[in-house]
Amino acid sequence: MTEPTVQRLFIALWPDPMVRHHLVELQNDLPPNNGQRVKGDNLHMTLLFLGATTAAQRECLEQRLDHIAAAPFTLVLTELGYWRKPQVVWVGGENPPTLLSLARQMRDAATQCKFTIDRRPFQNYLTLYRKMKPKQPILPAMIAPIVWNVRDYALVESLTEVMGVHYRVLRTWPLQETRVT
Ligand code: 2AM
Repeated sequence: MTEPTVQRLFIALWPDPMVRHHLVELQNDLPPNNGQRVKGDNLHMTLLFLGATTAAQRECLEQRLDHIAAAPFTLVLTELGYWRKPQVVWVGGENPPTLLSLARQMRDAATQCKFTIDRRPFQNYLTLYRKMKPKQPILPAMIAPIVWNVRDYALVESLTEVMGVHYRVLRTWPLQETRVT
């Protein structure tokens, strides 16, 4: 299948089936509300949102992602939060240094490939619900920590389909402390 010339892309940590299962359980445990639940298959943590991407930019970025050096790490998701404006319920945790380094390397790679990148600092969160009503949902103060052994990262396409948004993983890269340059 030929790819369209401009794709809507982002780089993400894509949960393995066990972590995805725990995330879906967490969604199930939240108080029922009229929010839009993120489909289980779509759950992910964005490292960098790229937006509209030309074929040349994608090629440039993929080449640079081949050279990213970061060791596998463990992410422990312990915290639930709510952002009032987008009415988003999220889960997140502390930032391991490798995660921050990875996000920084992604940003540098994207800048070199002429992406216009949001200057706001990286935030570790994974959206569980959007448009959550009432405007301030009552969330449990504590959750059972979700331990995520992060082994790779993914280039993902955001597709708008009849059934809603669908995220398609285009390619993954294993985390490696050293890369052959
Ligand atoms: P969100 O879950 O907070 O909406 C694909 O859209 C992914 O990129 C989502 O995880 C989304 O985060 C994130 N993202 C970050 N900045 C974005 C932007 N400016 N527009 C759309 N999605 C963005």
